[in-house]
Amino acid sequence: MCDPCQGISETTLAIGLLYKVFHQYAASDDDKEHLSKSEVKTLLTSEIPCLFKDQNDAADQIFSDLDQNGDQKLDFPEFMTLVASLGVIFHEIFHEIEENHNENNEH
Ligand SMILES: [Ca+2]
Repeated sequence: MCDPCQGISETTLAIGLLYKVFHQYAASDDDKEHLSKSEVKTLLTSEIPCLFKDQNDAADQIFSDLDQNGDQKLDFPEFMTLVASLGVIFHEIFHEIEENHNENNEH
């Protein structure tokens, strides 16, 4: 069996942290294997305040987009779809930060 904790890599560590975050927020009600809309809002505003603080409508829209089976809760695969989307957004942000940093160091 694969033991992801053997010789832990940064990628394995990142996935483990996402697993931990999902369950940390999913555990605030009786259904500990799914994120309710309220749990998703708390997760987004707490974990990514730079994008989601005071953005209730955005969180509602994201929840509707991600709830692919329409059961009003997100399972772990649906949560990982959110993580992938956020990864794409942060990829752009990190590039802009790098470019600004490089431009500032050239002058
Ligand atoms: Ca839950």
